[in-house]
Amino acid sequence: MTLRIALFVSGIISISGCSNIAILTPKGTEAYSELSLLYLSLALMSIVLLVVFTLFTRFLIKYRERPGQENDFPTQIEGNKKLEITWVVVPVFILIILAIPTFATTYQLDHEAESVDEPLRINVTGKQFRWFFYYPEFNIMLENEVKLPVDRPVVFNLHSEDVIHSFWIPQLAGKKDVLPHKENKLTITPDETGTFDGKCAEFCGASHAFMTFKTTVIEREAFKEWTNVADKQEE
Ligand SMILES: [Cu+2]
Repeated sequence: MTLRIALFVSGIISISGCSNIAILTPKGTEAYSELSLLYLSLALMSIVLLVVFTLFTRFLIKYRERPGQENDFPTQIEGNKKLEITWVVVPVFILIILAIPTFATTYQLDHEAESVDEPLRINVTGKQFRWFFYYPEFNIMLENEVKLPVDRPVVFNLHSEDVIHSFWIPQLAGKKDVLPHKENKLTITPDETGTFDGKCAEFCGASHAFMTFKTTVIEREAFKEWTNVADKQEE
């Protein structure tokens, strides 16, 4: 029976495509630091689950009703200082352990957008239900696709022409809101070449699900060549 359950669970895991969850396979500096936060919360959560379920099982067995005890009630008690202090202090500690790296990383990632020198700048416009990418440096405009050089920080200036959207390339960085009346910035530093899916992560209307784009990260030389060719085509 145990073997059957083990086979069933491993079968489910292997066909569910768990190995391909985008945020678990980061391809950029920012995505890596976000993933380590995720692992930290998962680790803390597992400890809590382990303690709760161990106590739960233990109490179920130890204090179960035995034959002849149907009408027995345990002595009713009220208040237990030691226990109450414990279950206030422990969660506070867990929250502190969780909060310090989370705040630090969040501020660092936000700060990065301002401090990066010589980043590649791309103006992103979200418009129901498409994405436009404009490279001011090269005067290039792309729709629903963006090309990036590997290992160079990119600062996206995000802006919406209508409703609130959310810019998300799961393998490269977390989500960032795309607002109509305010410009948001997002820094991404891809460290591997490849094609990564991008999408709108904020329900923005009937065709929201189709508001996707393709991110292609290429070698720096190839990127240079591409900007030269694309620049000439524009002229
Ligand atoms: Cu959208």
